[in-house]
Amino acid sequence: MDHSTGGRWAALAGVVAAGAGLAAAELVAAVVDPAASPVLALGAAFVDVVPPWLKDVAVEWFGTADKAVLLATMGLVLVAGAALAGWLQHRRPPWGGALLGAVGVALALIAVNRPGATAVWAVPSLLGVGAAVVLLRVLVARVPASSAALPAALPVTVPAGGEVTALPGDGPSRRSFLAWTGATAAGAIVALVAARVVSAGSRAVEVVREAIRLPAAATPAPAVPPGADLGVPGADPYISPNDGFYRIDTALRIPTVDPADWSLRVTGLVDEPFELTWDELLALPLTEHHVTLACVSNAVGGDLIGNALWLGYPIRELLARARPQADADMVLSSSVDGWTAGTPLEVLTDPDRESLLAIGMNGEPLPERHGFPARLVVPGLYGYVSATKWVTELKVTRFADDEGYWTPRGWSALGPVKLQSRIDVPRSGSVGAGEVVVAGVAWAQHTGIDAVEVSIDDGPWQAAEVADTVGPDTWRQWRYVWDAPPGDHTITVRATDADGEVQTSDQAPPAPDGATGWHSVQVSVG
Ligand SMILES: Nc1nc2c(c(=O)[nH]1)N[C@H]1C(S)=C(S)[C@@H](COP(=O)(O)O)O[C@H]1N2
Ligand SMILES: [Mo]
Repeated sequence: MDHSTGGRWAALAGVVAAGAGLAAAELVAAVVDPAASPVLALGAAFVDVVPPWLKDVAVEWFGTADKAVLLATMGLVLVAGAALAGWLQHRRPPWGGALLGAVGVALALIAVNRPGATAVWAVPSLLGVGAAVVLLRVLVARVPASSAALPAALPVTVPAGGEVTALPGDGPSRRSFLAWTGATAAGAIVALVAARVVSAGSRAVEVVREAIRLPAAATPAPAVPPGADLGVPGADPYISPNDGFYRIDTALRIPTVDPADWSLRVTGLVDEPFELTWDELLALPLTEHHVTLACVSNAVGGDLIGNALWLGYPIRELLARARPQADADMVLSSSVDGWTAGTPLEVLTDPDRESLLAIGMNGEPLPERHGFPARLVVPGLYGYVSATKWVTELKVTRFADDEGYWTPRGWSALGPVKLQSRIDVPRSGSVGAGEVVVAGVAWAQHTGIDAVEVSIDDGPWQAAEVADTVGPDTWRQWRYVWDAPPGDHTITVRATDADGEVQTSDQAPPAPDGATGWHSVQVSVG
């Protein structure tokens, strides 16, 4: 066989197979979460690791084209690597496929480690690389053999036993190889066009989002006292940055809603149903409020909780304008994607509870993944019964007549947040002997936290220092300095809320209405 010609065909097969895999990955990303694009993740990760001096050189040489140069360089490296994979698969199978596989897994790992990434961000790379490896094997198996190198008639032993004679034309032909490669390339182009079409909507909305200047709050939030954040390394900050804020929803693809097309309808058992547009909402006097949002699925010690400054319009004012009827007791809020939450009407009309139709999160428009352009935020209730993202309707109704998305799926119709506390540091593992800072957060939204205690090895409860807070609707940080003796130890935390209730040790799973129990970590002090 003529290896040099075959090698070139194989390199082409590698480039086409890898390109098709990448196109498939981009299409999956466009559907799942445009931010999960492996190409973007790789580029962003690259930008993060480029040393500042190299960045300066790049900007000096290429000016604002530095990003295009980055993408082109990445492209060249990928093409060279893919060609190598094709050649390897031809000459030393299965190493070509193994090379592609390793690159795909690396891309998946890079993607899930981007800020704000979820495990789902690995999916595009993994599916894409799976496709690439299969295509590589299919195409390389069809690399045409050079006819000059073939004997006139090649005896082939078939497993069935008989001997057949293959004629020269029976080997993989150039025409068949080109047909398969061409079809693969065409499929890749179709996938890329589809990816663009799918993500075009969200890109356009992201541009709109970034151009929005939020109005100042008519009722600003109190300043966060400096003592609210103890700044313990490794512990969650008092305010959770938008990029790292937990995300929970049923949306496979993040809904893209253009504010120009958005409106909120207030309907149902009301005397004055009405519809509110984006411009009308922006013109209303807005309120700012810090609220810690928590997911009912959060296990003891879990991180499905975050604290943000929300900007929005009080839901109670919207309801007052619609005038609910006397027999109503629930508001069913719906999202553009059909998801719903059922919230007690009395919670939403409570003059002492700042429930918001929120448009801002930590000083910027809601990120798309957190409900752009508008969502609900209700202090003291789990997200599944209150925090509807991409909200478009508030239907005033009755618990007897309607239920939210999760209620028929085994979750309670009512979901007040339960008193909880969590140890952030140290994590389970080894720590050095001597002074160890134990720290974390405690929450009982809308009631407030009064005290946090720590117990070492089931010993007596010791008071921890509890940090400042803006009010009862957010979590509070706590810290306890422990003089750790060598050996294996268990650290346990419990909190007491502002009503004097002590956090229960009874262990309950998240379903149907929130986990309970104390959080412990095991450390070996050496
Ligand atoms: N449209 C929509 N809104 C939703 C959900 C959803 O699945 N769809 N999930 C809810 C749940 S269970 C939680 S805990 C919060 C999480 O909000 P976050 O993703 O902004 O942290 O959103 C709520 N709002
Ligand atoms: Mo949730």
